[in-house]
Amino acid sequence: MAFKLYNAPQSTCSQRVRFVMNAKKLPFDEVRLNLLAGDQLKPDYLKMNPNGVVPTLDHDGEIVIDSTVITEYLDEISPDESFTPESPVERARMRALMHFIDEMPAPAVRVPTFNLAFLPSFQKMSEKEFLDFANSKPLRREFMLTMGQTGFPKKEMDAALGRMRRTYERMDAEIEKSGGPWLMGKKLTLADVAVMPALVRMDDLGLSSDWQDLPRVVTWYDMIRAHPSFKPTYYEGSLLSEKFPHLREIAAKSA
Ligand SMILES: N[C@@H](CCC(=O)N[C@@H](CS)C(=O)NCC(=O)O)C(=O)O
Repeated sequence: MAFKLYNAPQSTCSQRVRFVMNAKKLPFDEVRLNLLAGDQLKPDYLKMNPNGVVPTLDHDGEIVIDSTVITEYLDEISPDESFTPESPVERARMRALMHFIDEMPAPAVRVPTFNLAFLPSFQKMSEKEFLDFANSKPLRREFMLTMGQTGFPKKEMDAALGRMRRTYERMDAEIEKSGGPWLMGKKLTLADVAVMPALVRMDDLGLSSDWQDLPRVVTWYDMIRAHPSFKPTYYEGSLLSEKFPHLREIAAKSA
């Protein structure tokens, strides 16, 4: 089996897939896209992924897109080290959690990310360049236009942080219900992998204080970072603070 993963080092969605591939010991070639330069919007890439986002998996010429779908696909084709529960009802619960994660923290984390990390690059563009770039995005056009070149207002930032806080509380409740230490109990599942990059990102932005009063979540975070697949997933250059060292300071002030 030959895998080629089109992704970006700092992309949270890509990090989910890299974690699963590392954990399942599936060797893959990595094609790294520069998202600020618009590699994801080039015609050849759009043929594979019409959403114009990463990641995209090429498995022996078959294209699979969307990180949650890709992680489930990988678990199906390579079931040895499975991250999916056996019983249908538990599988359904895992998928429901993954839907929650894709609806809540995954979009919420983009607001502080774009405001704090990427906005300066967009501010260097002329108004026309920015509008052309925003309008060329199939999935994120409205998001970009709402942010504009002045950034999301404080109200939006506060709402995003509120959604992150509700995510930590939900995680805490799930861990308590399942008996932990993972969201669904004793075994790490794709739901844990799905939410991992959002917490890593918030930590990278200096915002990890928001879950320190939830000891179950603190333990969960320590454990996932200690997992053998964590380091190869977060290779050098995978954190935004490595590219933008001023980030932690700014984020702490705006919190
Ligand atoms: N639901 C998609 C979302 C993918 C997504 O939003 N990817 C981001 C990086 S994490 C991206 O490629 N952004 C490029 C852009 O906004 O132009 C998935 O999980 O694969």
